[in-house]
Amino acid sequence: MEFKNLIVDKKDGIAILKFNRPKALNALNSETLIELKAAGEALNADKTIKVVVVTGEGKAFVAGADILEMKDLTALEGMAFSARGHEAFATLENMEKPVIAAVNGFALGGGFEVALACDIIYASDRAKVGFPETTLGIHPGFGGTQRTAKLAGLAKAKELIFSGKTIGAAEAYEMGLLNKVVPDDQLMASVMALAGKIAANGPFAVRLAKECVNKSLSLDNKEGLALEAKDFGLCFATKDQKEGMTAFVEKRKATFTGE
Ligand code: DAK
Repeated sequence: MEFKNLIVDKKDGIAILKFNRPKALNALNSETLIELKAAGEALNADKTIKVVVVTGEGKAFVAGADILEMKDLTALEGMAFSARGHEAFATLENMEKPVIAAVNGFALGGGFEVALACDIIYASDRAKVGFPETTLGIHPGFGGTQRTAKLAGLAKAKELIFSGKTIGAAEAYEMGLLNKVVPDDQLMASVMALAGKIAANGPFAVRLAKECVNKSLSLDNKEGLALEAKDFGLCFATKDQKEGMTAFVEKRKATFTGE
């Protein structure tokens, strides 16, 4: 996959999708949003890929939406920009395989929202996150107001969003916004170790588990348990379930095919 503002590398069932506009701290312009949607759709359809890792080139993960592009937008252009963003973020969020954010530096505004749209977030101890939108006269528009509150609680989300302040990875971890903070030079190794562990598991089971966990936020308990029961039953229609349990009985490592 060839892109202008993204680099996609694939190895051993894991794809690394890297934002690559380091001179603009990987800010999200329209072109990048269009490429992100295309890359996300292609990785979703690629059966050889079990896990997707999202990261940034240089000192930033993503420093937000591109302020230079947004500054002079007309209302109609603003709507088009918003639609491109929503399509790109939906592709990431609805990926039928786990997506891990490896936050290597600044993840601000729309950049932090990219990370929050991922399933799991590991961050470098040098990373800085936050929502500077209110300092620009707007507020988070790619899911930040919703996802931050769900992870950190209402009061912490409001403090972060209303103030527009930037916080370090350790503080973000304390707030429940990150899964793990690791020394900068160990970030990719830690993320790849986790991705490898997930990639070795039954892909269909992981996909259904993601669906169940995601829907736990919108379904009531009875509906959620009904979905879990249905998806649990579906696992028994797969070769992977037979392989996983046969391998356990035969005391060997399972080899899953995603069938
Ligand atoms: N956009 C465009 N360019 C950016 C940028 C950004 N968000 N962030 C950095 N850059 C550019 C800088 O302009 C600079 O370019 P040159 O001057 O070299 O040409 C280059 O990247 C390096 O940046 P700095 O020189 O500023 O680097 P520093 O290390 O000194 O500072 C910084 C790093 C991250 C603290 C600083 O660059 C900064 O404050 N950047 C802006 C961060 C920010 O405010 N991000 C939030 C953007 S607003 C929407 C939904 C969502 C959104 C919008 C619409 N709809 C639904 C319609 C989202 C909005 C946002 O994300």
